[in-house]
Amino acid sequence: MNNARFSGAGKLVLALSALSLCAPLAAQSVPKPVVNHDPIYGGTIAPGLVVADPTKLPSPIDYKTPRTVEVELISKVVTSEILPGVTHKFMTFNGQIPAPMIRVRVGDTLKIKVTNPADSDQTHSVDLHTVIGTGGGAAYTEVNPGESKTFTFKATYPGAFAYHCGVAAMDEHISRGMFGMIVVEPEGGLPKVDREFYLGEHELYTKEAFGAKGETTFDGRAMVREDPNYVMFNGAVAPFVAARFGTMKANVGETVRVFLVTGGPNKTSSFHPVGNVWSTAWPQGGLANEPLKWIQTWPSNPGSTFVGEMNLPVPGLATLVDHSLSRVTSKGLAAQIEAVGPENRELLDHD
Ligand SMILES: [Cu+2]
Repeated sequence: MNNARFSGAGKLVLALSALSLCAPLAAQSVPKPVVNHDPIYGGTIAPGLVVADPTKLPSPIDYKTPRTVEVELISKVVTSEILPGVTHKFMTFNGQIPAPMIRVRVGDTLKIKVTNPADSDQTHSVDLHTVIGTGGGAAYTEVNPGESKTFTFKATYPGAFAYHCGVAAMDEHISRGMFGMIVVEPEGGLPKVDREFYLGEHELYTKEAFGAKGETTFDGRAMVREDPNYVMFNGAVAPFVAARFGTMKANVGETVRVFLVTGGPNKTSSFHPVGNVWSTAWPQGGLANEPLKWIQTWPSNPGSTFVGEMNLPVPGLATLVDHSLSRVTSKGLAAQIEAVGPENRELLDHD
């Protein structure tokens, strides 16, 4: 029996479902709907953490003439709190998990620059799953400390694709944070929604048990056994819940879109919104295809993405989880979208 399983941090996660049932929902409205993705989720992420604000993603593409888009990915080691008092020395692109969303349109040309600062002690590169070419670009971007390398490609088909560090130790580098998403929007763009959120799921292999205080050390053997102590969104245990950095807010009546990138490196997410349904879903981020309708749970494999939309007709919480539920109760995976506004007794009534 793993004693850490139900220790303090685990209780925090376990308490979420109770919270979700009991917390009174304020009927005040959330700031204006986003087209420009103002940071409205309402919580506060402490400065210096790797945890990316899920509302800070590029706006939907509004231009029609193809552009050249320059992207710089800079490797950065960041010691960040998984839980209060529990830290890990994460490896990141640009200091955040997931790495920045790259958002372009079919026909755009991308100049991808990978920079590895001189004080680094690792090599890094980037493999973008939308790139057809050796290593998805990793062959052209492998950089030693103090180096920068650039390559260019044209995005000729739409989709939401994963990208990640592609060096020999890529599994460790992904586990420790080096993954993100590139969205190539179709000509004509995606359907309009009121808000968008961007999350990255990954598992972290540590020598120390879940919740053990102090700095954690990476456990390569546990990685080979595919036995992580943490499965998280954005490099922290249950980051977007009231008890941590705050829920992701929306108004009743809105439609929201969630972009999930599953870094892995080994675990498939069974991505599910507890208390809601994906009204529209693009499995594998396959934006060129007709979306599926009214989907409950969909696998997002390591090195893959999922794009799903939800209607929010009643107030309450949609808890985003991996329905391999021990990852929620005991390994840290949860994030909540909170719809605030009036009840709709015709749709849902209760005592
Ligand atoms: Cu790397």
